[in-house]
Amino acid sequence: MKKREGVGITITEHILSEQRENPHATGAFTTLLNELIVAAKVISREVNKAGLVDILGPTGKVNVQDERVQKLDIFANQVMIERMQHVGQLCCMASEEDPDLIQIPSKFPRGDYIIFFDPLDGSSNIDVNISIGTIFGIYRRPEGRSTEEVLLDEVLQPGSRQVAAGYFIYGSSTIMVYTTGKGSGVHGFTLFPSIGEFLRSHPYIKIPPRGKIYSINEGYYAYWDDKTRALVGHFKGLDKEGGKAYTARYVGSLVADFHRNLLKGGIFMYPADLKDPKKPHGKLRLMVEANPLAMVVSEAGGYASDGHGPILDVDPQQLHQRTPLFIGSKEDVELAEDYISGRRK
Ligand code: AFP
Repeated sequence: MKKREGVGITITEHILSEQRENPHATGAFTTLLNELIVAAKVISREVNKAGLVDILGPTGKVNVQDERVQKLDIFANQVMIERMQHVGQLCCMASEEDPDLIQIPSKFPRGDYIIFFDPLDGSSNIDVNISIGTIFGIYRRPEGRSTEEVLLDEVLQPGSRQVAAGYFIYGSSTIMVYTTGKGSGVHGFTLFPSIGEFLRSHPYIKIPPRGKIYSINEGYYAYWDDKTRALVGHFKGLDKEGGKAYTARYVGSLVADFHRNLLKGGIFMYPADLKDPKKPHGKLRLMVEANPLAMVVSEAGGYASDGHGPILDVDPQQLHQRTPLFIGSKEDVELAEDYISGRRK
């Protein structure tokens, strides 16, 4: 971290100070972000009592409804949609949980922003107390398009056009990490539950240029091509250079794996499983997972690649497009690109 000043300021103060630095700001973006934070607080509260549902029932009464925990991702999706749709700054939304674009109902005012989100990423980890998260990326609607219905081609923009991106991690504490890009830095805010406020705890996060951690699901080794195998062999210290082995860390919850590597340095990989017909482009989704985290890591001095070039430059063709992802410390991701593109063997 370069600077420690401003530790403890509220997220509202932080957002307002960023707004003051932009002479053209109207307050629309601030309103949008504030509503997003309220949605995340509601989700955080529900996630924190997930283990109690079997004991108390969803209302706190002795009334067991087993399904409730399993439905937390649906609950999170509803909270996001219901809180964000009336705010007046969005023209549409897209969620990992919904096959199509989510249009803003005509009874609500509309704005020019578009938000992509994964309401509860890593949700298969809920019942084993592993950290999960909400990921978001925000874009502007292209100028000159003002029909009521927002069209898919307006929404499918490269990640480099995001105006803000970040995530909430629901773990040992709830933390929001976000950036508005353009050198504004990546900042982390920890939720102080007793006062209900996010306070700045991680100002100007910078990822080390090279890490000591590699994160990948090695159970899929049989599906990888030789390039991916050689790359992972490198991180194990098995290639001809015989470098020192990295440490392996993988919990299967992208936000948790990414957040750890962002703070400590390292690389997260979800490659194309070329021999698995179900995952020829990997599992992760470009718009709701890869692009937002790519913006965060780039602003923090790291890099995100699909193995051949920057994730942020990929021209999306589909709402739920999947992409291989190599993300983290810059030198580690560049090395991954060298292997995957065949420049290094
Ligand atoms: P779930 O939301 O189904 O738990 O998926 C989580 C996720 O999209 C991402 O958070 C993980 O990094 C990745 O899947 C783990 O996938 P594998 O289980 O295939 O390693």
